[in-house]
Amino acid sequence: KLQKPAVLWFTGLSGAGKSTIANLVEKRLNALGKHTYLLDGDNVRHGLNKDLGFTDADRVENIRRVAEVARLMVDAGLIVLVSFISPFRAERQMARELLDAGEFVEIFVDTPLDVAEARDVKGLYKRARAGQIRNFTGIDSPYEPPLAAELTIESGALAAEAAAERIFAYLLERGYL
Ligand code: GGZ
Repeated sequence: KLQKPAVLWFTGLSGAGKSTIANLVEKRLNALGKHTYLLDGDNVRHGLNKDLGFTDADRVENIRRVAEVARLMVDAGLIVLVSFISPFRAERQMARELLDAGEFVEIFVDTPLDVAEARDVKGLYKRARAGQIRNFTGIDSPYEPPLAAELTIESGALAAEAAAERIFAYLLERGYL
C-alpha cells in the first residue's frame, strides 16, 4: 500500500528548535519505512533560493517557492518536513491551500524569544542586537504566531526528543502512518 503523503510544516523563531525536532521526526518516519524529504534553509537557501535574503518580500518569495516545492513532493508521494521560520500567516495559509484537506500539518515550535535568544547557538541574536544583522526575526522583523496550528510544541519546556515523540504520536493517532 502506498504511503499517505503530507507536509509537516514547522514554524517558529530562529533557534526555536524546528530543525532539531524535524530531524528527529524524520528519523522515526524512516524507521517505519516512510519515504521523506526535509526542506530547510541548508538545502534551499543555498540553491533554489540563493537569490533571496531576509527582507519581508524575500521571505514571502522564499516561503512561496518552498510551498510549491513541497506540493510537488506531495504529488510524488512523499512525507515532506518543512523547517523555515515562515514568519507570516498569509504565506503559511497559502502553503496550506496548495494541498488537499488534511495534507498540511502546521507545527508551531513555540519557543519564547528570550529562550531562543539565551541559547543563541549561532551568535546571531547577539549580532542582531548589536545592529550587525538587520531584519532579524523577533528583533527588528516580525513573527506572526499561528492562531490554529494542528500542533503547538512548547519547546522551551519540552526537550527535542519529547517533542518528536508528541508529533509522531499525533501522526499515528490521526492515521497519517
Ligand atoms: C532570521 C536569519 C536572518 C534574519 C540569517 N532573520 O537559526 P538559523 O539562522 O539557522 O535559522 C535562521 C535562518 C532563517 O531562514 P528561513 O529561510 O527559515 O527564514 S524565513 O522563513 O523567514 O524566510 C537564521 C538565519 O537563517 N538568518 N539572517 N535576518 N534568520
